[in-house]
Amino acid sequence: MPATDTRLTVTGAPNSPIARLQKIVAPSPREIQTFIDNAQPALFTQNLENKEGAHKANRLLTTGDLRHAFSNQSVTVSVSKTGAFRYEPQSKTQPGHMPFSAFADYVENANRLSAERLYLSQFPIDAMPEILGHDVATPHMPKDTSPITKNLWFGPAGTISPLHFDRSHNLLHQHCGRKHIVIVDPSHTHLMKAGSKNSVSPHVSSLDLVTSGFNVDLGRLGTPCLEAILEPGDILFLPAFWWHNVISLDVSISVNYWWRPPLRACLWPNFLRMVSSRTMYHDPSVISQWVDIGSHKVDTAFCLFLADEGQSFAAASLAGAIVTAFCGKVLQILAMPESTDPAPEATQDGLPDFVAAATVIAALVSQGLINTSQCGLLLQWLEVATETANAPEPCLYSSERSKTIRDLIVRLNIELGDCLLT
Ligand SMILES: O=C(O)CCC(=O)C(=O)O
Repeated sequence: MPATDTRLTVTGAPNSPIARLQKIVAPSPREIQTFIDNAQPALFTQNLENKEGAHKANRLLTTGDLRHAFSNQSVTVSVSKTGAFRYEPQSKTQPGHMPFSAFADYVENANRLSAERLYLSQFPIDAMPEILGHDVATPHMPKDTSPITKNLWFGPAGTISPLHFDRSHNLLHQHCGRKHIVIVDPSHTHLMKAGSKNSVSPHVSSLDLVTSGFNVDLGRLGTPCLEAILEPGDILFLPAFWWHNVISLDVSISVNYWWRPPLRACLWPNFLRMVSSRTMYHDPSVISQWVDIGSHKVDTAFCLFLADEGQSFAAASLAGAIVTAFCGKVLQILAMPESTDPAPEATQDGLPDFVAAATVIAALVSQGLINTSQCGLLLQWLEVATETANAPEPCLYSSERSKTIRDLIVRLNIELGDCLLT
């Protein structure tokens, strides 16, 4: 059922169901962890009253707390003529600098009739750790998730963070006021009208879901979606790559916790679901090959895009998967007995078996099925892919490294493209 609120109206399309995310009350850490491990969105509410311990960290932040923490400091806020804070450097969203107290006065008295909004968005809490005092409630964080980026979001009713996805897992903790959130599965990415691959914001949709004021038209999505209303004390788990649109229904204070998911969680299932969203980032100037990887198809042009973007976790691992798929395919074509040279398969943790792939490449060259240049290329691929897959956490490539990968992808297309065609 679409949300109903005194001011909020949500309309849907008859063929695209909207599901309300059910709130899970006082979940155990294990329950939260299960959603995180499965990269499934979830809405939790903590039972703050029952919290035990000498330090009851059970208070939610108020505007008064923020006024106290910022005292007489100044802040840089985003300014939007429409209320929508779209990430576009040359757009109407211009930053403004003002004393925090003046900004807090504005937030509490913002003129509802004017569409203009100011938003203290994505303010890094590390710059002012005192904001989260020892008695302030924090979400249960999964183990081994460092580094975590914490940000404060403080603004009046009517701020809109338009439809976009992030590459990090996210726990969005609502402290004050309510937010309406729309969430879309990454497998619908091809319908999200994302920015072009060369734009500064390829992760932001050009679809405007908020038609005016507090009217949300989900018919514009043309896909099924989830919606939720975050109330004070609620925590939303948003996995990496899930699209979301956020509108503040009241004066709102939120803190979000971003962390890079482990490589495996990045790729399975969310990233591959997104990559399987076929038409995204289609660039006719790039030779593009579709490669079957298990039940997914991967576009080598997309790898190229990722390498250009410096996204090592995706570019190199997909590259590794492509090499592995290539080896398996060649073996299939040649009907080589699996007992002597087994086709590489995914290992238990879902990553391609790079050691088996290296064995296959050696066998291919020794039998004269690929030349030494092709062999060298494949081994270079494996090196990049293995290194990246074994990295403790996804990291960004230097521009030099990205260029190496880009060149490898171009060579792969030229020298082995025919073999990769499905
Ligand atoms: O609360 C908002 O306005 C946006 C939050 C968001 O997009 C996020 O936490 O990723």
